[in-house]
Amino acid sequence: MNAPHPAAMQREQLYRDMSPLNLTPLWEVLHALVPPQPTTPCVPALWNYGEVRPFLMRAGEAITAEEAVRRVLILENPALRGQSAITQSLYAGLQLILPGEVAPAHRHTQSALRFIVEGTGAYTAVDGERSTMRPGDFIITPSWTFHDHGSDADGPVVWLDGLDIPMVRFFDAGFAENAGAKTQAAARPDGTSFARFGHNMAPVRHESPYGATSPIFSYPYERSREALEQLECHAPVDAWDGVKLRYVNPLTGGWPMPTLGTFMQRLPAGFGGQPWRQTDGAVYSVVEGEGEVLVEHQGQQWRFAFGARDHFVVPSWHTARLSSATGCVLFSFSDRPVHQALGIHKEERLS
Ligand code: GTQ
Repeated sequence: MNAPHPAAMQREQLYRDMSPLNLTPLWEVLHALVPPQPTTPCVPALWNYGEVRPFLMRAGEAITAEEAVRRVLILENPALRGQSAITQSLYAGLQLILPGEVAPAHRHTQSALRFIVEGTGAYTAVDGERSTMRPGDFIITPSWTFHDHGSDADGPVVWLDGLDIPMVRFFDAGFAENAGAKTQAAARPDGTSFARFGHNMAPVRHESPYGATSPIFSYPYERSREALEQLECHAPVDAWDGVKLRYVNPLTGGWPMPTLGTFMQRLPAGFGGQPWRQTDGAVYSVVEGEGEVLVEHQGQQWRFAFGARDHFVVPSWHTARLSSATGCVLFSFSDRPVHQALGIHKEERLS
């Protein structure tokens, strides 16, 4: 055994002596603090809807929407169990509402998106305007707007909740409060926000009613699907993405929400996509059809076959490629607007 190096002993003594003052040496951690490339703890994962759905229905028997406030099964990244996070910055969950139920009105600084997975006829009311839910609709709850959910449907309705909860928690910037009443009185008819802002037109005199968030509450699937189908037939198909569009805030042309970017894409039948990686980890909800995602990271491989209503996550800087023998439609969301606002977004298209 060699005797401990005097310099090493001197350093250890230094660390011990200064520790009570809450001081610690940078040089021991520098390489981990400023890594050559992203080193996310997150792992890729898929939630098969056929496996998840029975637990949602059991939750429906175990607790009412009102008692739960929000009856949601959180999709937790397997590497972040206990943190209510699907990536370091994003929260995702599947929310169930049964006929006649009410999820009471509240508001919070966290922004939320709803992507409707199963069932028609539930609604979310934002700021006194209801949006009726249909599968494939993308619905927004802007930061600090009162919202309640309810259902006039004749069966269960399930949607994907995507929120910036971990991001807001990181900034210690979260506020929340309950409304006085369980449900909001209707201030305007369903569809008013879409009539005002959803037709490539806008009221002549208006201010952005929800700040940095889109004034459209609901982006109907019918419209998105029609656009993708038309583009698949008449426009070049991207070798990485198939036909992919991003949702926009019509007042700015930018993202619908300041923290969450949302996308819908169609992979044509027979599509075998090229691989890519990007800094924004993304959550996918399969709308229609079937396909496969292959993810690679540091010598590890994950291969997930997916079908309608399945959900999966591709973490930051993991190489992914999508394919589909029969064609499919995918919704996805990520924290890309924040990466871009900070000037740290990076994407590599590989081949
Ligand atoms: O619907 O307001 O999944 O506040 C998590 C937190 C849904 C909601 C969630 C929430 C909501």
